[in-house]
Amino acid sequence: MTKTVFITGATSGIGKATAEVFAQNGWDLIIVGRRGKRLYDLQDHLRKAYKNEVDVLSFDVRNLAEVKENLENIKDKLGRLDVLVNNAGLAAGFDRIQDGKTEDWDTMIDTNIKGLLYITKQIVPYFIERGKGQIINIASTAAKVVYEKGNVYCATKFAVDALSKSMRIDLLPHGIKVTQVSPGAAETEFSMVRFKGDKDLAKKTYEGYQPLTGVDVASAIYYTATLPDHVCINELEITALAQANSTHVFRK
Ligand code: NDP
Ligand code: 8X3
Repeated sequence: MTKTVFITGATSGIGKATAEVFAQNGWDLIIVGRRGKRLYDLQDHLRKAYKNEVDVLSFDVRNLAEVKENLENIKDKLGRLDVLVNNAGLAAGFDRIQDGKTEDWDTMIDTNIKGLLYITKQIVPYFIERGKGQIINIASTAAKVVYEKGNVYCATKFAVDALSKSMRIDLLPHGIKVTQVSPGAAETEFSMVRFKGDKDLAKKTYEGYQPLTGVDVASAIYYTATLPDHVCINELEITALAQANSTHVFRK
């Protein structure tokens, strides 16, 4: 039977690449993001290229009412869902703690922690009902080691790390796998978002070394979903060869 994956943050970067990799491998998809036009373009592309079933849900993961309403509308599909990829997330700003903007903190906390929780809360009952399923949370190297000016972003990813570990314990009796994938620097729209459209600052992030691509990370995510039912990758950290951890990148 065809498998189905639900991917948040599929309009760009790692999430979009993840949609492509699962589609290439014959999976049906439910893709989520705020930018509807991008989701419909991706749906069109994936349907034509791979003939998969692709459902689009355009909403903001921070809004609990929108999360509930959108997921309620596809409950038949959720009843046969195999994998949830909690990928939607962002860094907003790059300031020392004393200079940080509270709006940026709210955006990161609401998206990276609360959004992930809202989506998970709605989907877990379907997995429990089936007695199986896999949650793949996208954390970061910033979930393990903090860096200068990373403060609140790192804190949200440390929270994801704690949630992945807790979810794994809570959901074990229900046969649900919880996998955390922690990428290092990947050249996506991430830095453009963090630096609020400043192209030069975004470009600088990836200068002097070869960063990961969205596809590199997507291939690792997909791998974790291909294992036998009794095998779970709990943690997978993936970085560019030039990166040892979130504070140490070797630049030429
Ligand atoms: P991108 O900016 O390219 O993609 C982020 C995705 O998240 C977009 O599809 C965006 O969609 C979605 N998103 C953001 N906010 C919301 C929201 N409120 N509701 C719904 N969707 C939302 O960045 P990446 O692909 O790099 O980031 C994906 C994940 O990977 C994030 O969790 C990030 O923290 C993590 N990560 C990234 C790394 C990197 O170096 N790039 C390294 C480690 C982790 P839209 O704007 O259309 O809503
Ligand atoms: C995103 C990568 O290094 O900016 O998690 O934290 S980094």
